[in-house]
Amino acid sequence: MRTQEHIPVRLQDYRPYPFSISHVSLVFDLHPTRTIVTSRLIIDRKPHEWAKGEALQLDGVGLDLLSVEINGQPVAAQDYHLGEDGLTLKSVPDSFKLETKVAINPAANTALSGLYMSAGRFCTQCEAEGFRHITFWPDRPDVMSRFHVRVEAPEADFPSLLSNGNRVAIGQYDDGRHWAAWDDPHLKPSYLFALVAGGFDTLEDQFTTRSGRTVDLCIYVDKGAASRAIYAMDALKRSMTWDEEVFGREYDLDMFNIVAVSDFNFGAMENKGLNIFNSALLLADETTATDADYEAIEAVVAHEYFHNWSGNRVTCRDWFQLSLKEGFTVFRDQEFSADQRSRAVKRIKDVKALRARQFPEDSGPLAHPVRPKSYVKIDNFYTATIYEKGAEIIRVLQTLVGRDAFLEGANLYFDENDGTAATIEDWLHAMRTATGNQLHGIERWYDQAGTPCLEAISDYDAATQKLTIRFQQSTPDTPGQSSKSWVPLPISMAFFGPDGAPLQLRLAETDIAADDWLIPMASTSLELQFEGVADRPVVSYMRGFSAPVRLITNHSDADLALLAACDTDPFVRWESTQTIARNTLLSVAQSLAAGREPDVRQDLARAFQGALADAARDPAFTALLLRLPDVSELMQLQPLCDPSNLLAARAFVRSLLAEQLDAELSACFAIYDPAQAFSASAQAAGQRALMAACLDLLCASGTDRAAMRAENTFFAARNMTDMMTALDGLSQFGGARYHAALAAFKQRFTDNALVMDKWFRVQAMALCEDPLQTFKNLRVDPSFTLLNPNRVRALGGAFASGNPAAFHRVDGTGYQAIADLIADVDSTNGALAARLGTVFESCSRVNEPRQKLAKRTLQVLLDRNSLSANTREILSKIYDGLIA
Ligand code: 0A1
Ligand code: ZN
Repeated sequence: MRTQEHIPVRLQDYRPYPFSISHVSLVFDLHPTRTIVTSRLIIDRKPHEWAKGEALQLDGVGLDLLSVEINGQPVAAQDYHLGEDGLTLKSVPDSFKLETKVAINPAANTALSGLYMSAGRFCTQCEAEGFRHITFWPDRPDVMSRFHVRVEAPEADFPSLLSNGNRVAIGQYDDGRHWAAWDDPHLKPSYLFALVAGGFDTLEDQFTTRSGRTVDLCIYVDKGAASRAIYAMDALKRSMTWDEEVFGREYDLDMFNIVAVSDFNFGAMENKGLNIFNSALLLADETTATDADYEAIEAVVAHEYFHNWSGNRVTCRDWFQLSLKEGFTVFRDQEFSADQRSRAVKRIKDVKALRARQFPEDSGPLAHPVRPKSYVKIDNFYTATIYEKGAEIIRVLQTLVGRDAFLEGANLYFDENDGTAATIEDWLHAMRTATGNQLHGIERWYDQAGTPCLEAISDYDAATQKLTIRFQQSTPDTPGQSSKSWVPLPISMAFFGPDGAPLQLRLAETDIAADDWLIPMASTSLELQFEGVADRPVVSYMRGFSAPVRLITNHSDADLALLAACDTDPFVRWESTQTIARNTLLSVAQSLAAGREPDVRQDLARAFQGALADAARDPAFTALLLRLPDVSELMQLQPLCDPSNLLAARAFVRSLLAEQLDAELSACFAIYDPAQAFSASAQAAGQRALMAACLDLLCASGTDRAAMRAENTFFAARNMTDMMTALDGLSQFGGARYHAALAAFKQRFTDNALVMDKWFRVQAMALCEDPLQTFKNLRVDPSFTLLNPNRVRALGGAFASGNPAAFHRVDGTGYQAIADLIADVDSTNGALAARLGTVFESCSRVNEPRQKLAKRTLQVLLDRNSLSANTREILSKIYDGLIA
């Protein structure tokens, strides 16, 4: 069965819920294998005609129903229907109290959705539809209620009992059990419910809001790990200040708690007042976390905190509006990080991530609009499109209306929709009202899948001294969508003279002259003409990546080199260097495929030389410049490609650069002092990133001297960033040095699961030796487990997306290995397996023999009746897009 057998949920079928539930009181009598949940609801039928006579339908999956009562009276069996996915009470009064009692088994919950056990503790994950695994409830985001929760458990094993809101009472029983009562004064949907019970160490602090209220902050972590939460606590306080200063939004409870858990399907979750984090995105110190980890922790702590307004105070009416909270919140965390660190470096990293994850998604079999029209499993829609493209749309909007007007619009949105479940229309309405800008066509950004392509062709006529630029935009067809219309594109531009100096240009037949231009393109094509242009200018387009498009220009190699060297916008300097690199790599790949000796142009080496000469100015930026596009990015540029050919081209160019730039790279590498005291600052991280970029390229020479440098760096490393840099370097060589370092690493960190994930990841992505065999060896390593999502991603995800030539082996054995892993994971955790399954999406870009092998492999998986709905939805879409 390849096509979907599950009925999709459609946006057009949205109907409001016929009842309101003003209060819910939950009592949890916790036991690992038999937890009793008692729920008391105060229910009123809505006073609308359409609500009359409606049955009460509550979601509930895998619940052992013990009793149902209405107004204190048991409901007779014939008066309710208990189905696989819920409870229906056909005729209920207009106002009543409903009590249900159910038993659940958290210890058996390996899907990690609902109430489950992680490292002997109870924890929950309710977004998107986890609450229905806990109790009977209309598990949809537009049913918002006031929650009162009482948690009871044996005190010795579960000393901390946490839920949302404020703790209002605690107490003890004689039998060693204790309880805590929590009240959340803010209306919330069920997906924001959370409960945690267990033994932790804590890190405590306080924050005073700008209106003078004191908030108790507490981070709950594994015993002995409190010092590793210091950075997260600092990031939290900075986030709280930032949201007050930039968006004018204050925190609204007396306490804010964060809990770190080791088994978690995603990164973190914004439950009201009780954020739950994957420990990988919370715990850090210099000996166990890399700079990338620190950066991610800062961003995710901020992201979850910012959801308190964009997501919690104003939530989503239905899951089709998911980007309303996610796109906006990603935008907010990107802006926060940009303000805390280097704005230019942050923008480049965000664009890199967008191109690596969202662009391929948007051009392949899984492409979907930022507001999808239907889904089978909502868990599959927590995608780069909803998150990252969603954030780009918010940025487009901000660029179109200007920063100040945008902030006014956001303010109005929060005020108008506070305490409600909103839609994207509500968001746009607030923006239009506050800014007076009609934002024509902006809805298309939400409704059309596919990355728009913007063609910009410039033509200089020396005789008339005129510069003409013709823009043309188009959005490609995607599965189920064709004939798309234009989207509003802010085009940010500047001009440079032959000497690299910025030029002021005048628009033809006007007296408008400027250095920097922002052209709001609201049509399929657009022509601009500038007059009185003395010399042929080089146009710098889409500065700061002013819209998420694929840009095609008629820049010559010399134009690109000029922009790479002289553009005043760091993004375009980086982008031009990348374009030179992409062109070089693709032409080398072509030569190698044709059996010709590649003829490599000098532009790239010169651009790198320029970057290295200027490295001291901004080491983090230089480090980004020195990284070549990876094979996955090149795969997007060459339809029906051979990944091993692209890998060979990349290796060829890297070794050439290592040879040509040996002196410069060695000098830059030598500046770094591995013994210097550690700082997590962006500046110090930039110096480490520069050293890493130099060592990475030096290792491409394959020389013994480079291998020794990597080895020395490994044993001299005083922090995890340098250690991983060295291990990455050694992984280019393989052999005794590499394995000795891996063994030393394992011995030192064997008890730290988060660090051992890095040990798995570096090997899964290593190009040396036989990567597939390495993968298979790690798969049976005693420390590999299918039950921990981080470990599964560190091996399976890292291999399939970080080692494309091995995954796409021409004999199909790479596909088989990942398919086997997916099948095993699927039996315990369908959402995780489905996410892993998305790696097959890249098969739509490889050549025909590979696609056929991938299709056959997927067919076998899809023929399994037991495959979860999550995995089936993803794999069947990919399957349908592959060549038979
Ligand atoms: N809302 C969270 C992400 C998240 C989504 C689903 C989850 O479980 C199925 C867990 C977390 C965020 O944006 O951080
Ligand atoms: Zn989020």
